[in-house]
Amino acid sequence: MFKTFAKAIQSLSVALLMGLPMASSAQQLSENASIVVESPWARASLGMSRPGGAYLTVRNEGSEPISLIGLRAEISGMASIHETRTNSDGVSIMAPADNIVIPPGGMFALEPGGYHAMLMQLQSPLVEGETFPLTLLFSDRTELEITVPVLGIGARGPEG
Ligand SMILES: [Cu+2]
Repeated sequence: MFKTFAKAIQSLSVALLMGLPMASSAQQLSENASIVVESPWARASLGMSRPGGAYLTVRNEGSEPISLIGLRAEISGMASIHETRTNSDGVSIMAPADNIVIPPGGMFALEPGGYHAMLMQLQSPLVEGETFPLTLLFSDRTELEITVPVLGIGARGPEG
């Protein structure tokens, strides 16, 4: 079951929805935009008292730069993109990331030790073997909902 999840690749391609009213949960892809999300996964959480973390890769296959501006997830009361950095004392700190611009043909990875989807105020635990929906918000009002499989608490990625 794990392997099936691990190999799952979510791919969402171009759609042109011009002139339609904005619906909050709909996919809204801009003209010429093509965003592909690959290998989403999350670590199982220790209950609900600590935040969860999720990881994935976004590729911009469109012809315009696109900015990843935020996240939304029902499972989290406060979902945002964080960056892990090492300060001058060699201590790892996390800070909210902003202005993530993905150039045409470029990619952006959320991965352990770097950028990550921080899922604060968990509304339910992240349970190994389950999945949850996560919506990525982009600067052109594209909203992309993906399904994130939850791997084990010690997982380092979809390949184990
Ligand atoms: Cu964080």
